[in-house]
Amino acid sequence: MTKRDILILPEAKLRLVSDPVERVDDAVRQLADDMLETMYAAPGIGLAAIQIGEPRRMLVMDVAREDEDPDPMVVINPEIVWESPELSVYQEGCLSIPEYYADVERPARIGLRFLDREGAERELEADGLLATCLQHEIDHLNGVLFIDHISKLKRDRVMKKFQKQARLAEKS
Ligand code: GNR
Ligand code: NI
Repeated sequence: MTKRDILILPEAKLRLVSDPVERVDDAVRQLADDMLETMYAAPGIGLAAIQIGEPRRMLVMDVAREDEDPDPMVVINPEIVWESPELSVYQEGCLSIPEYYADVERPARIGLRFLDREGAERELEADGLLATCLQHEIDHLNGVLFIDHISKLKRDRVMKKFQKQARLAEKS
């Protein structure tokens, strides 16, 4: 397993629409392992492949609490098959937008169909933090960031801050 660098706003690749995974083979499992190592090291509770520069429709997640055993999930080619009409609000953050947090409203529960790390088709009903995090990661597969769900005023402010940081980092 290799820890990889996480792309940070305003990196243009974060806006790509990722491609479906054609075949779940050893190379895909290797990528999933790299993503898990990168996510745990960050630390974070989810990571989409594009966040390490790979435009593939896959994500990893572990929403186990600290007093629980680790519960790594590998989710490939996810499709949301239903969404609850009820919404819930979570304060979200993103490893690609460090140290910025904002409330986002999303469906409280979802049904998901996906392939696991063996390439087997699976279905899952998610609620709570898992539902929120899955939607946050699936947004990444479509080039969407959580700041796209907040006001334009706040989003512009965040974009400006990260553009300035990138400019300063380039000069030093
Ligand atoms: O680590 C993460 N925490 C988090 C908290 C609330 C809602 C979503 C997330 S996902 C984030 C990791 C990340 O950026 N995944 O793309
Ligand atoms: Ni994110």
